[in-house]
Amino acid sequence: MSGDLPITDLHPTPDDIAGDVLRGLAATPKRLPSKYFYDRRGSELFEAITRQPEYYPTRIELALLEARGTQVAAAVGPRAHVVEYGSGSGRKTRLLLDALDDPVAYTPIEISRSALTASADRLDREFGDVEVLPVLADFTCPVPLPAPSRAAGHVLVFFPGSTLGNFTREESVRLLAAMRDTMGERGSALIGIDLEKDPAVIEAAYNDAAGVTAAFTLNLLARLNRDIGSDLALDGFAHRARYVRDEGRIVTTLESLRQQVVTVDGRRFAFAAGEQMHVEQSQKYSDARFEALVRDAGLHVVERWNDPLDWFGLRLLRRDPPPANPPP
Ligand code: AVJ
Repeated sequence: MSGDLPITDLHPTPDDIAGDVLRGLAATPKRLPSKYFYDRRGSELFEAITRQPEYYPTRIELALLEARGTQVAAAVGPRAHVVEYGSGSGRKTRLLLDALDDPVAYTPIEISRSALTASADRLDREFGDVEVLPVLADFTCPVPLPAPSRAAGHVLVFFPGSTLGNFTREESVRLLAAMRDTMGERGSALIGIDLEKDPAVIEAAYNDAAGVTAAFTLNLLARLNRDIGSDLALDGFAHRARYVRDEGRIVTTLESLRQQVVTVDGRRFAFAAGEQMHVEQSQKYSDARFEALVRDAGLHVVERWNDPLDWFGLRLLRRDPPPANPPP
């Protein structure tokens, strides 16, 4: 019964692409939001990035899910309602659902209806005994979940890929707090995080020799030109990704290759030659940094699994216990 899954539509506010771009170009330094990378072509290019030899996160996370599946299942417990934030290629979801003990239901949460339907249908075909209950919503807000027909023991939020690292710290705390709400009192969350390591390894991952990441970054301009009628010249900008050590993150910019003027919605924005426009950040975590982050959202780490090189990690989070009664 594929193609006819009941979608719970929470009517997420549609993206204001033009407004976001105008605000970003008016800022100093200029910026464009990374969430607009993922149009059809952008999603294809991201899949291609995950197959580049330099891009280690996807390969390691898949291997971790395979190697640690039994331990993850034991820590998570039986009869989970698995809730995935966003929908990737489905490879990670498949490994997780295969490993878990009697998962009851699977809910992908997505803001794009086409991506939601595609991933929900695929999973529904592959996992006959797991009830698929897709929700069209913005996962950065708390999401009320549809009830599976068979009672679930608890919710497991799955947020792989170190996608958390694309949000600022402030946004990450808000997202994790919303996740804490969504998972409910007895729930948990399994998060994939890219770890701090030799900067040369990290920089290579965002500057692959085949130029796929550069094409991915530049596709943002093509996508905006098509969707909001801007005239960002694809040959006027170049992909730059560098690791900022103090902050432990990759910062990706588009460098203006010449002095130029860009028009969006009748408004003109001047670029100097060499000017850097911020388009993405990708946080790399130490244990201390990640633990402080989740603590600010009322969560704590209960299990941690790294690959043998400590390049990438999975963390299982739970809600902090309510504060003990204050002494009289
Ligand atoms: C979407 C978070 C998995 O930041 O590593 C990959 C996006 N950007 N190469 C990341 C990305 C450039 C990616 N994630």
